[in-house]
Amino acid sequence: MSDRKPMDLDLARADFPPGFVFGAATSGYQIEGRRFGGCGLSHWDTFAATPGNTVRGEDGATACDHYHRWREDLDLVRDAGLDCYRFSISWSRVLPEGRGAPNPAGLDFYERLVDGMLERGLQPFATLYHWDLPVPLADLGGWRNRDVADWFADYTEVIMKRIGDRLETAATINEPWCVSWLSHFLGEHAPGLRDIRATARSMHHVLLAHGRATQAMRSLGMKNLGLVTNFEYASPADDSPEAARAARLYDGIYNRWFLGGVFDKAYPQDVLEGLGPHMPEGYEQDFDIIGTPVDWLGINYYTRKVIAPDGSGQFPALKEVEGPLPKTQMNWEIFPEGLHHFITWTHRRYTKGLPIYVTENGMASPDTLSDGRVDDPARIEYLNRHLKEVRRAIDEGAPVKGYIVWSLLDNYEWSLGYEKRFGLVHVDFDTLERTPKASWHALGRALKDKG
Ligand code: IFM
Repeated sequence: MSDRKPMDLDLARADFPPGFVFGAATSGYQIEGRRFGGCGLSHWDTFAATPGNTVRGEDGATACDHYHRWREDLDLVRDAGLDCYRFSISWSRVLPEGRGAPNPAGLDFYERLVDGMLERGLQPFATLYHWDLPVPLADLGGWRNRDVADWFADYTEVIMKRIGDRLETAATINEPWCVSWLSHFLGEHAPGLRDIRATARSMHHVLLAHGRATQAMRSLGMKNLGLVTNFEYASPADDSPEAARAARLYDGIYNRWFLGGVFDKAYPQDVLEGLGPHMPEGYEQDFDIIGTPVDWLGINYYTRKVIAPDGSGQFPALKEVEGPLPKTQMNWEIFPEGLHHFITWTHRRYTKGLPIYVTENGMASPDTLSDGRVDDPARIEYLNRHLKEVRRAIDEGAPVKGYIVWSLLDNYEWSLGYEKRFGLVHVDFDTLERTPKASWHALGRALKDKG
């Protein structure tokens, strides 16, 4: 039995190696408020304006109004005892047309934000793309159009010339699986397509864009460049070979495709069997760009999925079925062992010694404010169990350098609107008032001793 007090974490800063960083993450569209500061429209605005795509038609027009409240938000990161803040840059805030003339207010905003982190002793961890593609580029085919890689590299150069010298780390793309499969095959995120040709192309172009942006940042002399991939553990629904095949393919599409492109300079054969006919011609010639060396990998991890064959005979011929484990507000099973699996597997199979950061981990719960307090014991337990798995992976030799909670604030959870609360800090979406939750206080107690 643990002798920890209720509402405390079992582990503290001292249980992790020297220099290990703890942080909190957010993304531009989910918190900033798109309508402020001359930001252009992104395909999330038009997707959300289309009936039925998002819960109650909610969008990121106001979100958490971080655009005006960023000082208070950075204070909250600092006061939780955290070391770094992972944020994303909105492409359409920097370049409202996606290309061409920059928005001076957008460049100023990110410069102030980064300087604000440094003033508070926080390491800036920047991400260049967290899903808000400018609409003029979406009109040209977005991620289906090969030119997106060049547009992305040009945008990278514009923003990094301004802030690249002050970042601790920079990542190109957040969660390429979401950018491509979730958005072009499952149709659940913008642009909401359900088209296999669009899917295959976006799955390739997103990596090409990653490679081109990495090269652009190298040319500027930037260091500490990475990619952030998300993972889901795939468990077969039963002992049948068909379920094993379905789970393996789910793993291929979700977990092996993007790492394969970057670290093997090849895509996994089982996935190519379905996507091959829809790939852009000559795609193999892009692997030298896609495989441009990175300095670290970010792992985003939340859950596992139980996978069964769907009997359709049409690629990928699989479906998710309800699993037996306790679930979060997202209806995602809580499976901390999966985080250990992905850290150790990625390290041994792909990254082979490169630093790994857990760039996102956390849970949604229907947290409510009562008497000025927000008690979220389930989140504390979730963080506790996942941190132990990180610790176990480090003990086994995995070079994990940091752990970043998703998210600092309750925010716009994409097609699910504002109902799913992932924050360490509660946001009242009527008044925009921030209230630190019990998990924020628990982290603060665990991390207060910076040594
Ligand atoms: O809110 C998202 C985030 O934008 C990307 N990773 C997963 C989170 C929870 O769904």
